[in-house]
Amino acid sequence: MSRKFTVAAAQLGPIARDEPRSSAVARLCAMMRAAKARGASLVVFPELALTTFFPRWYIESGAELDQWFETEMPSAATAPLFALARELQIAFHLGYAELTPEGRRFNTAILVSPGGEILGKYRKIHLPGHRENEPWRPFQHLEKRYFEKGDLGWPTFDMLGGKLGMCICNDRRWPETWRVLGLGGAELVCLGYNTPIHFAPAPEHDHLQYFHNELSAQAGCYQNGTWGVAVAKAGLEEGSVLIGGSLIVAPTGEIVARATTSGDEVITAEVDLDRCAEIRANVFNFEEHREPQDYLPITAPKPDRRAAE
Ligand code: CDT
Repeated sequence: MSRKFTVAAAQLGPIARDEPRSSAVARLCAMMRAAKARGASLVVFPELALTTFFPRWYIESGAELDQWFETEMPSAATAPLFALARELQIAFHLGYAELTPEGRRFNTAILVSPGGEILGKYRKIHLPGHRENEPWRPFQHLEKRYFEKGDLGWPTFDMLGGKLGMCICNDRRWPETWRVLGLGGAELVCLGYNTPIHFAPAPEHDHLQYFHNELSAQAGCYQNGTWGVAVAKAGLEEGSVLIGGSLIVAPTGEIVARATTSGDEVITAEVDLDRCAEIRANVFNFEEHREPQDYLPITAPKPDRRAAE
């Protein structure tokens, strides 16, 4: 059975602070239609795709914070996206801020079937940034304040004739993310990102943001023999420039499609999940060549910093 299909990366341009969910969802729907018109079976949307990237602002708590979170999925605001997926028979990946009934907050992504059913959920594990207001920065990066570390690991899901996995933004920089997904048999990894071009603690690296994005996605795909679809929210958003450069990467690590703008843009590529074996049966044949007994320090608990002080 052929395991070939077209995948679309639907990059978003900036979302304004006062842009309502209805507007963001309409933009996502327009890109879903464009993806379908180009033959896509799956369209991948970015991290926190329904709102502006609110962790750039310090917010104490309460309604001002809650406004950025979804308490249900689908909701009245996102229902049109699920309905359109059903109408077009196209699967999708969506990132959003999740507030659970227990009051827990996660940076979350879901995989939705062409029938509009949520088949998979992932909650971001590597939360970058800081917890307290740091006024010396031109803008904040308060993911550590607003989200709990994800509690679902990196599962893979049977979909589109293969195994699909997810990670979110900062996760892509960590080889452990990709290896756990690879060990789960991931053949296509969906990932969304909001990456400011300016990194206040090390501004000398600002010019490397696009390079590090590609480096991370290409290495992760190659070293685990998986396809990758890395999708940005891009452009000048509320005074902060977010990188674009959305990518589709083959299991060989080659980039097969790349966005060229900083706005709403759909790129597509044909993926053949059977091509994962080109890598997995050879140089990264885990059964034959992986040596986990020599990797123990990777999973050893971190030393307790407070005990050492
Ligand atoms: N959203 C996200 O994880 N962004 C980070 C920014 C750099 S760390 C402050 C990233 O890794 O791209």
